[in-house]
Parts: sequence; C-alpha cells; structure tokens
Amino acid sequence: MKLTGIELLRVELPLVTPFRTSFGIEHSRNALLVRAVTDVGEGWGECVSIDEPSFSSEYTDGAIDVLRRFLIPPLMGTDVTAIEVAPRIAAIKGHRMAKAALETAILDAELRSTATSLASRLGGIASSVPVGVSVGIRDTLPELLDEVSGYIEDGYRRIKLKIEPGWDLVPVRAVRDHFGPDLMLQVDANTAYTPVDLRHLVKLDDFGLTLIEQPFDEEDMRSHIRLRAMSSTPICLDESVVSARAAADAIIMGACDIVNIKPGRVGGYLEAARIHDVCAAHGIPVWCGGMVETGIGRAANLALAAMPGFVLPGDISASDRYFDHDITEPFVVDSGSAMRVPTGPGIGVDPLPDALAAATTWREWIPATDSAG
Ligand code: OSB
Ligand code: MG
Repeated sequence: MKLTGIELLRVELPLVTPFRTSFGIEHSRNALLVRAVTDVGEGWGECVSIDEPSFSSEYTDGAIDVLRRFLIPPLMGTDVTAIEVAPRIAAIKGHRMAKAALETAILDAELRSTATSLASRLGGIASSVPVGVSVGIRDTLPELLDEVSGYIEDGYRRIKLKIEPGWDLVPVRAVRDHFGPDLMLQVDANTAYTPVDLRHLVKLDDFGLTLIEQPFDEEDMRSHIRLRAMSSTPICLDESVVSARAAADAIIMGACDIVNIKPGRVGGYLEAARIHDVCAAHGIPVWCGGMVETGIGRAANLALAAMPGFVLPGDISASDRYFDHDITEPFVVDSGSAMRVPTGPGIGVDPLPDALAAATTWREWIPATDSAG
C-alpha cells in the first residue's frame, strides 16, 4: 500500500485524579496521535511519550520533531507494509515511542484494508483479558485507601501501587492490611531506588506481592540481579526492556522473573509480540503495561494482551479511571476485573469525531508531496 499522508494530532484529556509517580505528576494526558492515510484507507496510532523526558529519554515535542524530520520522510509517498516500517527507519537511533506510533498507524491501515483484527494479526486468542489498576502516590494513607476502595468497588482485583523512597513499606502494609491477603497487589518504583536500598526493599517480602516493578535505574541490571537473589518478591522489568534483545539478555543474566511489555517503549506491537515470544520460550510470564493511553492506544494494548503469554493482569483500566471523556467509545471493566478485546478490523475502534475535535489542541498535516521523491 502507498502512504499518501500523515496527520499528527495533539489531544489534551484532563485526568479525573492527578497521577503521581516517582518521576513526576500529571494532571492531564497530552497525547500525540498519528493518522496514516494510504491508498487503501487510513489507520491510527498513539505515541505514548509524555511532556517531559522523565519516564524515558523521549518526550512529545521530541517525538513530533523526529517523526516530521526523520521517520516520516523515508516512508512518505512510497509503497510500504507494516513489517517493513521498522527496518526502513532503523538507521534512526532510539525514539521507539515515536516509531511505535508510526508503525501502529500503518499496521492499523493495513489490517483494516483486509478486515483483520490486530489481535488476530498478533496471535491473540483471548476474547477478554484480566486487567488491573495502577494507583499513583498520594499525600496521605486515607486518600490512598479511599482511592483503592473505589477501584475494588469498580471490579478491579489487582492493584499496583506506585512507590518511591519514603512511600513504600507503610502504604503497602496499609493496603495489604485493609484489603486482606486475597487482593493481588504489586508495586512499581519507576527506577527510584539505588543499590543502598537493597536491604530496605527486601522488607517488601512480608506483604505477599505479585511483583516489584523496575526498582532500579534502567541500565542497572546488576542491582536487579542482586535484589532477585536477596528477595522472594518476583522482580519485573519495565524501563530496562527496550527490545526483544534486551528482554532475552535480562532473562539470561537472571535480572527478572516477569516482564512488563509496553509496545511504545519497545518500538511497536510487532516487537512487543517478539518479546512475548522470547519470554514464553523462557517460561517468563508477561503482562501489558500502560502509559495512560486514550482509547486508541488502549484498544491496541488489549489486542496485544490477548496473546497467550499475557498471564498477569495488564495496566489497562477502564476509560473512566483516567478521563471523564475519552476520544473513543469508553472501555469498561467487568465485575471480574476483565476487559473485552476489540474484534473489529485493525485496532477495532475509531476516534469519535466530536470528542476528538473537542480534545485536539494542535494538528499538522504532512502530505506526500512535501518529501516524496
Ligand atoms: O511505569 O508503568 C509505568 C504510567 C505512565 C508512565 C509509566 C507507567 C505508568 C503506569 C500505568 O503505571 C498507568 C496506566 O496506564 O494505567
Ligand atoms: Mg512501570
């Protein structure tokens, strides 16, 4: 198929609750959407970068710049299939979130043109997948317990608490004591700890956690290996796993028991599926991470999470956990903490025109004539 144009859109969706992590606080989601226009129809992708380079080195203004100047031009006006996208832009280093959004938009267009769902393209088999909710750092314990209670009433059976030095053992103990041993509970530090914290983190073993996610710096494999040897809590990597190769290396060197797969972080859904396969071959359970996506990114994440190795609940919560008004039909969680996988062509959802228009703060149309040879 021929790529004839790309539209970049920024949308701003206010969050129903501010989301605080060890690396910052967000009051609204400023998402970047990519609409690929081809001779066989169009497709959508969402770039999961955030405003500042604080989760990883990527940030949204940078993603727009690299898409416009380096990633879109080599593809524009040419014949392209989704599997060719990554090799054709591989000379550009890094920028995996930007690459993922572009590849997803092209993949969505391709799949829609053959009425194939993304889930079936990736080898997804589940019609519904287990999901949980990621709970930000709060100012007080009562606020945290209130927030978690609300999610449990909504149907969630798996809670992930964001932690950082000074907000770890006490909130984890409070949630475990208040909601009891049956609640599936895990924590995510987003790289906030250093090797001097190793013995402190072992104390989390008392709380029956499903996993601890990325306690140390993304490049600090050694501390993850050491913690894994000292602690009985399973170690999960997020930020460190930027590719299937990185996943294989982390597993072989004994740095993790579990892998969080985020398509944006690894350059797209095709690489994400490869990570699934690498992990499956090693008996490593995986789950689908989240980056506070709009309905566009959420739909695609559900398709990925339908693959058989996704045995742990994903960070794929209902639209109303994040936004009053999503830009797609809202996603809902059922009373059993599960969410349906879209079955329609491509990612299976479309932006609602009015909701998209209301949320859009900026758009740029990049036609083929600008750059095609
Ligand atoms: O580390 O998993 C993370 C959100 C933004 C940036 C990083 C992370 C998160 C989450 C998932 O915890 C939140 C969600 O999408 O539900
Ligand atoms: Mg994480």
